[in-house]
Amino acid sequence: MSHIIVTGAAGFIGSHTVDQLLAAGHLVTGVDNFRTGRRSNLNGASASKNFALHEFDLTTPGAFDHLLAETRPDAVIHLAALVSVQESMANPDLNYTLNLHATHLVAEAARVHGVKRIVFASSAAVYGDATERPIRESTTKRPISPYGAAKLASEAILLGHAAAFGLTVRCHRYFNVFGPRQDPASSYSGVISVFERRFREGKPVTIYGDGRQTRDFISVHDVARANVIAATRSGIGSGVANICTGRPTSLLDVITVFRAHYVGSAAPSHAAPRHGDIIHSLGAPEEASAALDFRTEVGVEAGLQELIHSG
Ligand code: UD2
Repeated sequence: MSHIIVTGAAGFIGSHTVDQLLAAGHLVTGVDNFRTGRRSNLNGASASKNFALHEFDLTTPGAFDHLLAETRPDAVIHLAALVSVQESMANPDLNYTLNLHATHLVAEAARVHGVKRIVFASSAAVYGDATERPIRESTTKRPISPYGAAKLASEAILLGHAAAFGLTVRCHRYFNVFGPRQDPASSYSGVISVFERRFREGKPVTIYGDGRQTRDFISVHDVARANVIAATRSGIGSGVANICTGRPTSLLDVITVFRAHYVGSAAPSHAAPRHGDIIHSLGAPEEASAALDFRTEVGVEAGLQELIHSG
């Protein structure tokens, strides 16, 4: 049994990661400031005697440092973040504070208190609008948002600490994550969460473009499992890996699954492609397979069925 701290524990990916850690018998301390995380995401976890929750902001001076001094965890899974690319454009300063400065504080606290491992939520956003298919870890990184830039800079900060101070750092570049608990708050939320809500409410979805654009959609259950492996398996070295399926799915494919369930639903409406939208985004999963022995297990269709039936 390991003791793992999960920052952003009440978030979409965080809460699934907490659930899987607890199911595997680990001791989990969650941290969240509830800026975008939701208490209801932790309903299951809160019933466990192996789970404790601390509510504070990582940038509160000394707060995370104090928690590590007190709890001395084996690893930190750092998922707390400003998660919206659009919000990072509207407020680059807040993006800097929550995505880069907070990560530096986590790295420093880990160094001071001898935490052996950090798993970090990076993003395919570090690649910007790369057109290479599939995108490999070696693909040129050219972020096109403050969000992507902060994720890339955070990787550098963490890997610098790993090299200098001997802790193990795993940076996970998540592709398009979907599944239960994803917040469809705005039209810029992950497309599957937006579609799921529209179908459930009997409203037509809007397709920007012709719907043939593809993404590497990965189930949150697979993403959480990658986090658990990276935090708990022995013999893992530092590095960066795409967390993706390596399989492209078009929006039309996604809509076909929804329409088969919501028989008689309104036909999608079409709108002009979004400014800056990329047509295809596909990750290469081989590095995660080699470094973590991680392979996805939930296909897109199965993940969509689960989402539809959990709504
Ligand atoms: C991700 C980011 C986005 C931007 C982009 C850069 C998320 C959720 N989005 O967008 O902010 O950084 O990467 O590449 O992290 N779509 C529809 N109808 C809708 C909603 C979306 O057709 O109601 C389309 C959208 O135009 C796009 C595709 O669905 O072609 C996927 O959209 P997304 O925002 O889920 O993901 P992505 O990778 O485009």
